[in-house]
Amino acid sequence: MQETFIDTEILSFQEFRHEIIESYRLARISREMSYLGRREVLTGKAKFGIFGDGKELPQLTMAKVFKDGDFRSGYYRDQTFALAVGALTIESFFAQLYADTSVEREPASAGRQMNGHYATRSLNPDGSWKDLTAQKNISADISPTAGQMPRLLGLAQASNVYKSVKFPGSEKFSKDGNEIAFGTIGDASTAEGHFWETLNAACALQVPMIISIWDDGYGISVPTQNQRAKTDIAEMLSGFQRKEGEAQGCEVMQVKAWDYPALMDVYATAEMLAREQRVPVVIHVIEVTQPQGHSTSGSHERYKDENRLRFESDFDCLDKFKEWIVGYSFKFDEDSELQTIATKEELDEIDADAKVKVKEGQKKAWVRYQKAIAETKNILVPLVQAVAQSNPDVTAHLDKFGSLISVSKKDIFHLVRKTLLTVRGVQSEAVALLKQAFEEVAANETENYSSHLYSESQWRATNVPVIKPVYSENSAIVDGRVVIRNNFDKIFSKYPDALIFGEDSGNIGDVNQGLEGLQEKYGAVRIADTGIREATILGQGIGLAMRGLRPIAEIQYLDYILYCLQGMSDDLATVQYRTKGGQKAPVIIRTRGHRLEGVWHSGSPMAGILNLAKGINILVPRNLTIAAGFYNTMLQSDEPALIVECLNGYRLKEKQPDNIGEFTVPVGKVEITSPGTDVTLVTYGSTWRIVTEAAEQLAKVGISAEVIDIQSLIPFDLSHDIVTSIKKTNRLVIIDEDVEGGTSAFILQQVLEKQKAFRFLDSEPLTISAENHRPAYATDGDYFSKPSVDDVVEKVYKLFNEINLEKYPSIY
Ligand SMILES: Cc1ncc(C[n+]2csc(CCOP(=O)(O)OP(=O)(O)O)c2C)c(N)n1
Ligand SMILES: [Mg+2]
Repeated sequence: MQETFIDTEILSFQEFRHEIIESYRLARISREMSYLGRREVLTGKAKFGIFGDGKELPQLTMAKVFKDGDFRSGYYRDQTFALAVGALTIESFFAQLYADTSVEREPASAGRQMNGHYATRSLNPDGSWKDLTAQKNISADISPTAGQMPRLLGLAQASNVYKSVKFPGSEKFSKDGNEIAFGTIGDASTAEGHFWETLNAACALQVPMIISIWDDGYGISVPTQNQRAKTDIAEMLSGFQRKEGEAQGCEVMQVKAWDYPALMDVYATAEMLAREQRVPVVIHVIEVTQPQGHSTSGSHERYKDENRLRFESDFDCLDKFKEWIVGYSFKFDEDSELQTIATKEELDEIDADAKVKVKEGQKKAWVRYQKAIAETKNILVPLVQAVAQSNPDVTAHLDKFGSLISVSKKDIFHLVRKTLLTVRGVQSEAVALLKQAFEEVAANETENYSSHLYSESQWRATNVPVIKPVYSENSAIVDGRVVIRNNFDKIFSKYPDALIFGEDSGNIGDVNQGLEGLQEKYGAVRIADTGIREATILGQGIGLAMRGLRPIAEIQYLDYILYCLQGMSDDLATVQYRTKGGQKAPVIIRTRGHRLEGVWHSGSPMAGILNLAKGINILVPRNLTIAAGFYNTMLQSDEPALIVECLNGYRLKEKQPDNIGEFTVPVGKVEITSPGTDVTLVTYGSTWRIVTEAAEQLAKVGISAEVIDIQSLIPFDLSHDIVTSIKKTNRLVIIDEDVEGGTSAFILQQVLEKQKAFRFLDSEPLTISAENHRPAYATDGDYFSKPSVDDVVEKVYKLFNEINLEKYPSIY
């Protein structure tokens, strides 16, 4: 028995030794990647570099407790972690440094993100989900520091949801909710509100989350003591520390970045707490170093004093790890041999080998990157040379091109485009061949640089089949809020993966009762209240959607969407684009707004949203039936959307379709709601009612107005129905309640430039928008701040007055 026991111990010691040596090898490779990466930038082969040196040891210990199905939401420092979990190779690291546009060579972002921005691919090339429980998952990084935190909340919360929510296919996303979401953040970025908001929500929701703070004492050049109330963030976080018997709060731990055994202990404990007890954990990793400073943009000798620099070299985590390995010895009992892990010489050999391996990988990445450029060059340059035979100016362009030291795709494109400009009008075979080849190459580059702003899968929003609402004699006439409520009821019974959450959305069924009674019916996991924290309500949505759920994130009023507009713009809108179709987050953001009264209860900051959230469908239904149809559409799509319900529409009567929960409203399709022949009035949302009333008044003074409800600002009028209307009326008026030059300017640009409506206009195109201040609360603030029926009637009338004074005499 005794013998067997010792055998097992020896075997496990061998494993232990092997694991330590492999960890050291990996850390060393990562360090060499950082060193060589910096050199590649300084010698001009790459544009910018930000690396993970100094953080190797904590990251590789974090990777040891990171299991298949787990998710990480972190930031640009996590090079060693990415390497350890197989999300990065030496070649893909350098491919990203060179910004190679190939998905195969740079699978995180296909050249769309700076180096250090990690991501795994959650989707197959056709946009369908992979089995996320069979891989280690990194949600795609973004550059705004702390911007990764809100999404982390949703990634962690998904595990709690999957404890009770199951549906066909859910086994691809979770194994009974046992996954942990790991967050990483730099010390300086903990000064951001997003960090505190996320941690607060995680502590309230008790989600399985482990946040590691890599505390290297600086945010670029600014030391920690200038960033926060207390230098020690763990001390600041002591109020979040959970107490015996309370199901709130988190566990806060502190550990030194160079202390391997302590790191192993801390991460093992954190994993146990998060995975088994679902307690959020914060690990404050201190004494972290930055051997090469912040990034390639500067040198840290400028702002670190001698003591700090000495500390950084004395406490380099790799040197300390090496020291620990060399000094380690162990005896099973007094008579057995002394067990050691490795000698200094053996580790020196690993160091030398790492250098060679990294160099080899870098070379491969460079050659492959250059080959792609050479291929473009080899296709186009001979064709330019053929054109040059009959044109000395083109020869001059070629000479200039030939003098370039290094050639990028831009240089090749510039040569071709200059050549085509020079030989404009020339009909020759050589020119025709050049044009044809250039078009093919250019299409490929459009794909490389501009694909996947929206989904390109079969589930893209524009592919959802249209099912018209069905009405009968028995169709009930009810308040708008009843239509939306009954539609949500159908949604939650039809889609077991759908859930909604927001301020007052759960217990009282939202502030306008659009979810009345649904929490009782579908439970508090799926119909939930949240704290007042819009940034993390959106973050919950993003994280849950990335893990296969269908979240509807409710922002109570449109006016407060600004609190989460950063996340909409930086994170949600870019998910598909920044991964070139590798990840998706089909969140629906539900909100209500437009005209009421008061500075913060009637806003319609649509242009801000429109311009900042390209990548998200922006839907502005005029009533609750159309809103319901948009929810039904978007739940069949894999794209994100914002649906703005009309705040003043809940109490208006609507006829409820008999196929509630089934009918869809297509995105990108306008609706002509009143036909007319003299002028096209284009509008959306609550203003539609104003415009419709104005059209009725205009009819009485002999002006036949066609009213068009846009309904979907993004995508915008895909079948160009507006210009078709203008061809008939020859006049265009755009009415909207945003500020001047806001959404009305966007609509004007789309209609004039994209739809070429200028050719058919007999009068100046007119925009009627709100005042540039926000609407006053004073009674009739709406009337005096936003376009009224009277405003629309008078301004449209004036157009006709200007062309036919006799028929349309002046009003004033
Ligand atoms: C929101 C935001 N503000 C500013 C920056 C510019 N910036 C990039 S890194 C950085 C310092 C971050 O320091 P820290 O969080 O401690 O991370 P470290 O780089 O030290 O690991 C700053 C200010 C940014 N990327 N995002
Ligand atoms: Mg820092």
